[in-house]
Amino acid sequence: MFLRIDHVGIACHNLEEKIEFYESTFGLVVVSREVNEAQGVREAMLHVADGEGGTSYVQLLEPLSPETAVGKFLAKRGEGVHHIGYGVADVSKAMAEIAAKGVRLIDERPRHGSMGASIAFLHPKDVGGVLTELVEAPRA
Ligand code: MC0
Repeated sequence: MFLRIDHVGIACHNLEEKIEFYESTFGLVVVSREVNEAQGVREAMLHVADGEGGTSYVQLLEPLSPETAVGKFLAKRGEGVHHIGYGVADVSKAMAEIAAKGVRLIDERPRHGSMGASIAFLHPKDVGGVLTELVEAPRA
């Protein structure tokens, strides 16, 4: 079902500082920056590698306010890995297959994600404590 790890989402207090750290320490390059009001985040995608199943990124996430998903996560757990995003060919199909196995979908239908992707989140309580995201990249 999964084509690749599309991205690892990392929650941080200060996006600019964290970008600078990832660039200077690991040599990663920012390929996209967006504000996603619906998700309550300011975020940056940093290219990691290209593989057969597509491209993998690190996604740095700064909350737009303390009441957002990432804001609440930071207050409770501090900075660190917030979610794993897996690449899928068809997000609606993957959602239906996974829901049929009893995993709760947070999103009833796909939503707008980074770089034009269609995304959907699975509840962390049904995935061993890991907030899991399905990512369908836009067609070329
Ligand atoms: C919360 N919990 C997590 C978690 N966030 N567990 C693992 N990983 C996370 N990231 C746990 C809490 O510790 C708590 O467990 C329980 O879930 C309920 O959390 P809460 O703080 O009371 O918050 P809720 O229930 O209001 O919301 C949690 C939920 C929410 C996961 C449903 O954060 C959500 O809908 N997330 C999906 C959207 C999202 O995260 N958007 C931001 C990234 P205990 O045991 O204490 O009860 S947007 C994004 O990434 C886009 C731009 C993209 O990739 O393109």
